[in-house]
Amino acid sequence: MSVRRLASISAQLEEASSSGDSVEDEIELATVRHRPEALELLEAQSKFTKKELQILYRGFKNECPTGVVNEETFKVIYSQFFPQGDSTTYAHFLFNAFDTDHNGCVSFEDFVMGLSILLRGTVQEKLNWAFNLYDINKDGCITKEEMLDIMKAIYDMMGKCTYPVLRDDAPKQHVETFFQKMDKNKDGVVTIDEFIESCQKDENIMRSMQLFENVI
Ligand SMILES: [Ca+2]
Ligand SMILES: [Ca+2]
Ligand SMILES: [Ca+2]
Repeated sequence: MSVRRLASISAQLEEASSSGDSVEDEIELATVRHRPEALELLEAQSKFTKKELQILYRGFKNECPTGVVNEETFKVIYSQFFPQGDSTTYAHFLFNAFDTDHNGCVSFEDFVMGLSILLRGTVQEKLNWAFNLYDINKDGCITKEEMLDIMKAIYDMMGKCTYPVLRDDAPKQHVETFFQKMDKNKDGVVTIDEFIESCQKDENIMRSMQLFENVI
């Protein structure tokens, strides 16, 4: 999911919300009608309207007709957005962040809940989501190693085109700076509270998070 991609999803949603019902929408409505409970639940849980959910559903079914995405498919889809680098590792981490119930596939529900946060969530919700992405083993805190793994994956994905003069130790230096600022009590791990506090207080970290936001 690139920013361009998110922006296009966002634009499609706005366009669809402002236009009237079309024949196509009616057909789509019939398609999702077979599981109205799931749709109503999603409408309540996410920040999307029923109509927006129908449009998202159409897009999701287009890309993955089976209705669920496994990790391999996710990697293939994702690599199309970053042809200049190797996005495999980052796609793996991202997949785990989207697959919130950890059953090995990203369902439409997983996809919608992730998008809801990324497109319409509060800063707090987005930071929570980011923390969960960085916390690779999901034990509730981020180690320096986890942060380095994510950072390396991001640099791999961006490839040489984006950073023509990138030094090999750039990810490591990036992490050292982040970690020193975030690990307030110097116990070697960053907790959710430390993460959110430092991100909200420090403009530099927030700006660096842009790097992160640009690759979702
Ligand atoms: Ca799942
Ligand atoms: Ca962890
Ligand atoms: Ca700490």
